[in-house]
Amino acid sequence: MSTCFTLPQLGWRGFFQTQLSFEELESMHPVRISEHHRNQYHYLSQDGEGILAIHPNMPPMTVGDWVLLDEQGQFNRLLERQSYFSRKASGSKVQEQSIASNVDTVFIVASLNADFNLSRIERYLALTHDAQCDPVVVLTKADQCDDIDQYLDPLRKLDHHLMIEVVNALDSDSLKGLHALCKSGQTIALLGSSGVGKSTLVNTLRGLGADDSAASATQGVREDDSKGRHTTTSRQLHFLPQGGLLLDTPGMRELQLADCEEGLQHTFSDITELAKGCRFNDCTHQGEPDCAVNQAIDDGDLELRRLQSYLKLQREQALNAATLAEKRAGDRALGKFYRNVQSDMRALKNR
Ligand SMILES: Nc1nc2c(ncn2[C@@H]2O[C@H](COP(=O)(O)OP(=O)(O)OP(=O)(O)O)[C@@H](O)[C@H]2O)c(=O)[nH]1
Ligand SMILES: [Mg+2]
Ligand SMILES: [Zn+2]
Repeated sequence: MSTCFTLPQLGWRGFFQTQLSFEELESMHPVRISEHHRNQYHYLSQDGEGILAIHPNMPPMTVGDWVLLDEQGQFNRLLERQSYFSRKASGSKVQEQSIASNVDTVFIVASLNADFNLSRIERYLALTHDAQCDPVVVLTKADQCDDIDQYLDPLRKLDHHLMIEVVNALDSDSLKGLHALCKSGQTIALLGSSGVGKSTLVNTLRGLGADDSAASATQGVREDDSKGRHTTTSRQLHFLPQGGLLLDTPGMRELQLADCEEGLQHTFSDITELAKGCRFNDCTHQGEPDCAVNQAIDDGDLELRRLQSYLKLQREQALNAATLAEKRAGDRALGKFYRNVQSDMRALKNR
């Protein structure tokens, strides 16, 4: 027997409700995708958990999506998303890969050790801002760190308004601040490299120990290492009994930005603000005369590392955005070609 949920507990709100017609309100059941497998989706609904077989006529869907099922439990349609995360898929081909949808808050998880990397956090911040979600930086393994300030000080300097939580992911007492952020109906996605403790956080927030049968696998208890270095291999939406939904994701080494201009402007607002003082409108801040950004570096008001990180992400996103636009145009042309061929075939058949 699976637990029943109320729709608001699952994140249902006016934004989705208003997409339904009167007829649909009467006859359709909204369900929320919680897992994506090769041949099926798992979902959470008012009646508990369920499974939806994937059909070729369904649009590509992702964890967090709201879907309408008809009275027979058949797929009817995908509802418009309130927020959407994608990344450039790994490898050389530029292709978007969806990560999650309808997320309110992102826990950007990083560990307080040699893996800590400010530029990587900036990358996640750009992605989070672009999806119009609220970021919280969660620093794990505080119990194994002697000098937390060494990491905290530069992080605070990035953005004074940034929410930061320092935790031991194995200790539920240290997660009180995070618990308070997991409000009923709120969806929180955890992003961060492999091994930083995302699944450990999910387990502890769910009140489960690593050896609990319902717990997600974590690196410490992984038995078979042959499948690669990522412990979590698929995305999963977990319902928290005390409120909120947590979306665990596999660590992403190759998180590349695509189409993320707004997120970058937001994340590096200090630089875009300074750039208004440059002599040239299209200043690239790489040695032009009267460059306010370079001046700020000379004056010690801006870190060279931060400018370099900004320029790198900007190049990357511009390149990927251009290739994606080309690819989408190509896909559209191909789609049109197929439709034309199909209608020609029908015309032939009906002669
Ligand atoms: N001491 C300590 N160990 C931690 C902490 N957080 C995570 N760990 C350990 O770090 C290891 C990796 O944690 P996971 O939760 O599997 O990491 P993950 O981010 O889910 O990794 P992927 O699923 O591969 O993306 C496990 O052995 C955890 O027990 C922490 O705050 N303190
Ligand atoms: Mg994991
Ligand atoms: Zn400049």
